[in-house]
Amino acid sequence: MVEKENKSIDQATNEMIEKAASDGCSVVFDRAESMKPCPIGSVGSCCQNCSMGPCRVPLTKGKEETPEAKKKRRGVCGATAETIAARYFARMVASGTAAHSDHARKVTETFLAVARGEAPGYQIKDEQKLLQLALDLGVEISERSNEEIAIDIGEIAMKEFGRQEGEILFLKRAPLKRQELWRKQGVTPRGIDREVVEIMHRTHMGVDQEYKSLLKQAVRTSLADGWGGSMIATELQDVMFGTPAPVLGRINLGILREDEVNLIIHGHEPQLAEMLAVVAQDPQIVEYAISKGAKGINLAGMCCTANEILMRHGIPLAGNFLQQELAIVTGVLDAIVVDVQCIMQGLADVAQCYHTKVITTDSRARIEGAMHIEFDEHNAAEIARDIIRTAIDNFPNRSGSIRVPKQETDLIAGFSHETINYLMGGLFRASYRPLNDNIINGRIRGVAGVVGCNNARVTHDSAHVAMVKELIKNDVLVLQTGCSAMACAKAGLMVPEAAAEYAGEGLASVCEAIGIPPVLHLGSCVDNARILVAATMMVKDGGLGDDVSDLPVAGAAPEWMSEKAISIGQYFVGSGIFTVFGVNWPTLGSKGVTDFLFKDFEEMYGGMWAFEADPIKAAQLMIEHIDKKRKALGIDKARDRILYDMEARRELDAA
Ligand code: BF8
Repeated sequence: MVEKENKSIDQATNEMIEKAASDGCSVVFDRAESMKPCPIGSVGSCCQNCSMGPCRVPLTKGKEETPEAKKKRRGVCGATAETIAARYFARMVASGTAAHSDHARKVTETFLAVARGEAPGYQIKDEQKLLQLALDLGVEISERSNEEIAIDIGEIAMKEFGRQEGEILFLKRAPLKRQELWRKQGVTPRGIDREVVEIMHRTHMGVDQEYKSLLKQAVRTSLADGWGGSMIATELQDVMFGTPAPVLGRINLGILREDEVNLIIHGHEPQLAEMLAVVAQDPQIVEYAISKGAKGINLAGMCCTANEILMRHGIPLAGNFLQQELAIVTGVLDAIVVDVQCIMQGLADVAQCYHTKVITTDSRARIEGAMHIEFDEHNAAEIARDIIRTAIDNFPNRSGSIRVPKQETDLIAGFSHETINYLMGGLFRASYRPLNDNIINGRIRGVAGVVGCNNARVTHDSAHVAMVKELIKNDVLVLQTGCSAMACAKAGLMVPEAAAEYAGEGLASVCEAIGIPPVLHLGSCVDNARILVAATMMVKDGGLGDDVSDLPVAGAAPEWMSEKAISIGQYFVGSGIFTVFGVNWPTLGSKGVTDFLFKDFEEMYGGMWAFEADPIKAAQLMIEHIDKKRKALGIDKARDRILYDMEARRELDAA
């Protein structure tokens, strides 16, 4: 059975794993015990791209490979270990880009429907951002209504997916030097769909069989994610639902209520979640819940949809990726509503042990055994009402054992790029200048983006929290998204008081002066685009070089599991950011591919990959990189002066 002690650093999670076991219900942690990862596939040495295989080309463990042995490591068609690993990696990037971008396409459809007055209940909430977007995209403003402007923006955004030539429009937001580098390397993406399709073509049997060429297309495609699909999703969501501003929230399974109807929305696209947030407050529907014996309706989020509605409404977060089944295990979850991405099929099985209804809402993401209520933005309020009524009707069906963990933690979220700008510079002189100044004077050593998933192969949340604590202790300001943000929120790192408790002296002094936590929650995984914008703003505000690759910054995903994480990491790297991943690395079966990604990329893009499973060592790699950049900028001395404490000074004097 489950050894609960090592499954998570989070007590609520361990408690629910134990409860699942005593209820005779198997969850992801149990499945990870019985299903060991394939050692050949996990390092990119298994090719399944045609029916002559699957071909496995594993390295012989513990032996230096001879040239003869290397020659023999080939698939039936003759594909080398390099080609096989590069194809595997490129397809991960394509899948991740497709996921973020199909999300963005759906958001764009909703945006156009709102602009055309065909999506009652939604509106354009952030006029300022709409106008900024119009300026960025060259849309005429003059005397036109917001709706007219929004139609033009929506149509331009929609064309980005099917564009066949030219350059993706948001690339123009990047520093000029970076744009030139992309052109020189031949990785400027033309259209989002085109780049994804091209990877699928090139990786088909018998097409591109040169690993450097495959990886070049992987970079191009990932840029179509970060500066394309993900950025479109973030921008249009902000215009429709509001740009996030600091908001107090709560996180962990303890936010579920025994005496209320509990409804969790899980997935990634915020359109339905936004409407559920509105309808759940309707007095009539609350009255209906009371008529069934509940005290009210408790709407909560899970995974990235949760981050979206937390950022804009302060709606509580039930938990991150590995906690999705455990919310059902509490016995008080009346319905879990899912849209797309990161939804475990296991939800349907776990729900069989309890009374929870699993409701799928998107035709692209059906689950056998789940109930389906299709979402349609043209009729969103009605559908949201139907879903909430289904949850309420299920409230009296609770049976079996009930136990809600006590853990719930406060966090401050809502740090959009605009908010950071405002907090740093004030309303009338919003800018990144104070951030840059504090980096230059050494109080802040650098900035790290720590993002990504949970992974059942790693003690839940442990790597995120260990890495982020190490970074802030060393005066590195941390920006977070996705499940990583949730892990650190649960650990209490996202409240202003965390600065005094966990951050180094320099970082703590800046956080205290501004009143921010040392770890900032920027939102969902598509909101990693906000990190690209923040990095660009740091370059543009001056004093830290003239490209993203000059900045003392680094990225990480210490518990990654999804292909989206690989795509995100690749666009960080392609944008000039050193990025380190934990857990495992999907090209270790090929030294050539791995060296190319880890070493040659630095020369080509100014950013490169690294793999380090130990989160503290990984944090130290990030700090080393930050220090290398500080030195290149000539600001390493400033830091030495600032951070010497009295004891260190005395030691120096004595020397
Ligand atoms: O998109 S961090 S497990 S929920 S993939 Fe998924 Fe990973 Fe969580 Fe958000 Ni991102």
